[in-house]
Amino acid sequence: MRENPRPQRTSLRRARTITASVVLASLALSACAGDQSALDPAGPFAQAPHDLIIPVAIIAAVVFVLVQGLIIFSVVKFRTRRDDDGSLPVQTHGNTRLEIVWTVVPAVILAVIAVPTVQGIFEQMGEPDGDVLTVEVIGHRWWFEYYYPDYDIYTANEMAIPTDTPVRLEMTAADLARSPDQGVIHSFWVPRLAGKQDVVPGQTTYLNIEASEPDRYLGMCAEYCGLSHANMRIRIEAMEPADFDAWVEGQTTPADVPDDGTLAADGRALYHDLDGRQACATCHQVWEGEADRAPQQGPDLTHLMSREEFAGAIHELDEETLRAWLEDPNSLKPMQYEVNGIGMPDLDLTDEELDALVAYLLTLDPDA
Ligand code: HEC
Ligand SMILES: [Cu+2]
Repeated sequence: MRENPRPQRTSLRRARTITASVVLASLALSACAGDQSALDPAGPFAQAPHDLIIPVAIIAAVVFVLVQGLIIFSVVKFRTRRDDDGSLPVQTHGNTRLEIVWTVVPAVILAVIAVPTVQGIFEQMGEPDGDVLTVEVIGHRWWFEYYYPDYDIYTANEMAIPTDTPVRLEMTAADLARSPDQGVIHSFWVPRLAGKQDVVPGQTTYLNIEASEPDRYLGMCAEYCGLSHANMRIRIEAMEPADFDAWVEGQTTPADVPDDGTLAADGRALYHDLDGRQACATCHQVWEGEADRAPQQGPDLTHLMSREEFAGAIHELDEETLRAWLEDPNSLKPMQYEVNGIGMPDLDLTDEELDALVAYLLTLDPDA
């Protein structure tokens, strides 16, 4: 009897296909876990979409298996056989009962899903019940600014919120009146706290978030907005209400003015006057308690050191990184201010200027 090499080769190929599929599937599914997973809700506004995703996914899976199963069944059962005599299979022209069934069943499924979907959308955007904290979100290229109208606090990249409190976000994107980085749409998405909502120039959009536990919740700008879109992170620090009150207390305290004759005092002077180059103060704000705080083109620096990360929350905020940022901002985050006027310019600072400016920035901490 002659040996047939085919079955062995086929099973080898099949094993390879299965291995490849498993690897690919686990890679794809691993994206569903971790810090930014809508499948791990941490508050009511994320729980609602989660509770919709699961049953809808199950219904979709059943429909998928049914339809694909029927296709595969038909392909196998009605394939051309070796002893085929070439005659056509029995031809069918229409089956009214079947057509009504496959129109009505999906229509009913969609109608049933539509009710909690529409309800959920309104819950994500509508005015929530109870004591609400309002935070205004302004999308810039390429960082998020947060303003707390109840407390007159401006901050960037990291948003502090109290736990178990609905937080209503009133969002818009920077316009020409404030900065040259106008005109693009961003999108705010922190998967563990809520659904996704666009941030549009010239319009206000709303999104409610709430965290049940103190933790750090991460998100990303979810609408392509140019060069450093991928460097535009969202960080939400949820804390116990008492800790949040302490945070508010710190943020509403004016920045300290460094003592005369110190290196930090030299830095403060440079911050306001850079000898012909564009001064930091033309784009940033360090609020020393004089007038009201006002939004600027760049992030508010009043309490810079109370934050852990900077530049779109992509870099750890420490002396070394801060110095590297002032020396050559583009090396830490591509912005190309010199080409398009967006982001932070390279100000050609000397070593002495860098020393003084960094010393000054390090004093901007309400807890120091
Ligand atoms: C032309 C406007 C402009 C000038 C002048 C300017 N900056 Fe900036 N700066 C920005 C912008 C815009 C950002 C935000 C960049 C980003 O994250 O995408 C920024 C970011 C920063 C940050 C990080 C803040 C954070 O929380 O992310 C620091 C610190 C900073 N600038 C310090 C300075 C200092 C010090 C000077 C003066 C030597 C200066 N800047 C001059 C526009 C400016
Ligand atoms: Cu963006």
